[in-house]
Amino acid sequence: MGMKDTLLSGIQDRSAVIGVVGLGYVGLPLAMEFAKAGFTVIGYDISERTCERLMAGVSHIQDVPSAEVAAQVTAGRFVATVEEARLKECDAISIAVPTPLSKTRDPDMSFVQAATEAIARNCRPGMLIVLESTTYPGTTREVMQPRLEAQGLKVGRDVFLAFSPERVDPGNAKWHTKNTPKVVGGVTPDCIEVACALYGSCIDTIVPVSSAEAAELVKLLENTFRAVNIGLVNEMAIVCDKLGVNVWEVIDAAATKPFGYMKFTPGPGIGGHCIPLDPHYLAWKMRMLNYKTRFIDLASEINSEMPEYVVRKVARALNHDRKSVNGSRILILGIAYKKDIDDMRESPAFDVMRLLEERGAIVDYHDPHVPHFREHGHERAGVALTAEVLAAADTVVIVTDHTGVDYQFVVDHATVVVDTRNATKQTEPSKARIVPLSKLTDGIPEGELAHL
Ligand code: SAJ
Repeated sequence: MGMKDTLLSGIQDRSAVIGVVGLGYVGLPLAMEFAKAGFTVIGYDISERTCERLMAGVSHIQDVPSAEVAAQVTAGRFVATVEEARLKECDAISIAVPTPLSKTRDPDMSFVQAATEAIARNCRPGMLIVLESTTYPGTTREVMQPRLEAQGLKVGRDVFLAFSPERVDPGNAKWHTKNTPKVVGGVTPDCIEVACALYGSCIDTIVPVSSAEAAELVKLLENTFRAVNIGLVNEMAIVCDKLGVNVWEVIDAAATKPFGYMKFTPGPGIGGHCIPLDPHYLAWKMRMLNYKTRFIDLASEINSEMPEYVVRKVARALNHDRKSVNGSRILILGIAYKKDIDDMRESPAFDVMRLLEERGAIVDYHDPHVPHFREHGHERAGVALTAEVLAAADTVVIVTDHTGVDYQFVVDHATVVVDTRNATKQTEPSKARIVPLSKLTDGIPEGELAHL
């Protein structure tokens, strides 16, 4: 029986051993799905603490219950290890390691390269390797294939190599690893066939595409689509501000169009580990080919200007009360990068806080999901949302609109609220003057508008 058939048979009867490199928000849920499908799964991670906690049945990923990890460990279906040599035991390996941006906003491929090296040192004929990390088109064929073939293993004959983008949306109650359609592209048709068989063993819908590059681009299109459309509505907020129109009213009315439209909402900028970063992987690759991805660059320009736009609104709101930013007490509401989660990566709240503090403001924050965080090597704690704290603030800025915050309480006790998320849309008129993201005139009589 040839290597491909041997692998297909091992996937079919679950005798194949599956490796998952990187046990984070992508790798751990995937490892659990393979284990639940009946495979023995070897999870390899460079963090000893992560592996120890997983082996003790403790999950560090919000979407994976500890009980599920404990059950798979007890059943002998899942092991977490820092020993890369254990990868030798695997017949198929999925790589789910970070692909951040470097300080110069270029791809940081160090984690993918380290994972590839670990696999190259332990790979053997008949193995399938699948990269899941979001990356620039060409990575699978240009970075991974040569490294594996340097071991004397021909891709498509001795080993199989594919790309399958992760589509994990942490905290999503409806879509998770098993029921989210899985795109799979490979370096050769046999690579595609075995990778589809592997994922088809535990994921409901498989979407094969003809190459690794196509699969790499699918993911980048998905997230560039979001970044560009968020940039569009952010520019619409600026347009509405200049025209004295409420951007939320415009967007909500546009969203009644039953076809040919998809609702996005403006805000103080974009955060997270995907949307602000993924498009830059494509832009970087195209720069190497002397092409300028203008949509990506323009969206990035507008999205990254939004924190400054918000700070100008704050300055104007204070100015109306004859106050300067310098010396004013400002309370930031919500610092996670989006509502109802505790993830702060790339959050625009940090840009808003930094810009205000650079102008001399005294900034506190309140976030029910983020009681404290480490900043420049020391702990920074949030404040309780009390009537006193609200009354003491010269301005309150709603940056992330967590559901659990009582916005009526906020407007009942604050003096001025700069609302970048339309979180106060259902509050009754009260003490606070509300300054929305656009339509500058809201809350200030036309004749009294103070312009910077
Ligand atoms: N944002 C806006 N306006 C919008 C949508 C988002 O300002 O209309 C901001 C958010 O506040 C956040 C940033 O953009 O700061 C990113 O938000 P996101 O909703 O795109 O959330 P992410 O970063 O968690 O994106 C993930 C992505 N999932 C994967 O890459 C697998 C994305 O493709 C999903 O579409 C998104 O989750 C989702 O829909 O939840």
